Amino acid sequence: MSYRLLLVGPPGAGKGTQAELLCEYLEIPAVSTGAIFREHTAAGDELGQLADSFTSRGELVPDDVTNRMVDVRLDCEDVTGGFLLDGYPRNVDQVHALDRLLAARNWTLDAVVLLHADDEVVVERLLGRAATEGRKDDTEKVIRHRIALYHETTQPLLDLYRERGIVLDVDGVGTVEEVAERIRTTLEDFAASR
Ligand code: B4P
Repeated sequence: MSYRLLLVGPPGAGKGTQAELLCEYLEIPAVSTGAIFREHTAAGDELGQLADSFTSRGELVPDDVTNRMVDVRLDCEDVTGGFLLDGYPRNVDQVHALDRLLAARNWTLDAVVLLHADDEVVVERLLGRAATEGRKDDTEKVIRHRIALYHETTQPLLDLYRERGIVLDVDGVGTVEEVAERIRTTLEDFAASR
């Protein structure tokens, strides 16, 4: 099995944390739309300013901007052998856009790793991160909005991937290493069954 993967889960489920570990293990790059937006925001460029006007309120950055950014990223040499998309797609329209981006390259998606964590667990984690990192979108009000948006907008896209039989459900509660081990085992079992 090649590794063209998605990592999906509510804000604070551990996507960024687990993407790094899984990518190191599989020797593929992580492509995190949230991290790319934050890099641009830190640089203060036009994309960063635009992204910040949405991310700081916990809103999704408009699809045309996000899809174009992913399109450009998928043209980079390092993703030809596989990749893990972290935090993209985040709504049904982005799923269709990603389908087009992959089809244009004759690529297919291998698996969608879905990290599960209850709302109260993720609120607690993100408030913990707020205390150390001070991200603008980690205030309790914005966190709760991001979680609501996840349930309304992101969760429905999972039905599309479930119909394709590629969703791998993983419990995201536990230590970072326990969750990482669960992801590796689930993925390896899935790869062996293909
Ligand atoms: P993201 O960067 O994806 O932010 P996130 O959903 O909060 O997840 P993150 O990766 O940061 O959190 P993680 O679970 O790793 O998106 C930020 C914003 O960018 C979005 O709100 C949106 O505005 C915009 N955006 C991104 N993608 C977009 C798209 N496709 N379309 C439109 N807009 C988009 O970690 C959370 C915390 O939990 C950390 O402090 C971590 O240390 C801790 N943690 C992790 N695992 C743990 C564990 N097992 N136990 C305890 N704590 C743990």
